[in-house]
Amino acid sequence: MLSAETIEFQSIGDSRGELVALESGGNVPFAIKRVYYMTGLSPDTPRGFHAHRKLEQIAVCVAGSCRFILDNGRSRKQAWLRTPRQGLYIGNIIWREMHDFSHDCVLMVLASELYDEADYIRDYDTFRSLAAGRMSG
Ligand code: T46
Repeated sequence: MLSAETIEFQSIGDSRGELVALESGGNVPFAIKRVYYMTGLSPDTPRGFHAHRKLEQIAVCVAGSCRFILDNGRSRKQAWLRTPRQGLYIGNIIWREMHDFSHDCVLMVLASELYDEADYIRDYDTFRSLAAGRMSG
């Protein structure tokens, strides 16, 4: 799995609605240890601005939409999440920012590890050094 990429989920739809199943070892490439979700988000209040040392995650907008900025220390790209049929895989040592939340956005995140503040890299220069070391090694 690349360090950040969009994953298309199969949706099982019928006259009752849509159903998407997420399974460790199936469409989720890690064992899920934690799930969290964000609500009450606002378009002009971005979140994130950090990377993780070890954590892998998949973010899904189960309702609404938002825009991610993903930075591997060498280049930045953006990814919109607009449908619950798509997830955004984010590996470790990727700087992420979340912007432009729609008012109805519910952002759910599947995580490979339990919450650990020591895993966060919240300083951009520290992140750049770690990312540069990884690329040269
Ligand atoms: C990430 C992006 C996509 C907890 O106590 N447990 C948890 O599982 C999480 C995720 C957070 N927290 C606490 C830590 C902070 O005091 O909740 C507060 C808000 O967390 P933070 O400012 O890190 O939230 P975001 O939206 O900037 O980042 C979150 C995740 O923390 C992060 O891992 O990749 O969403």
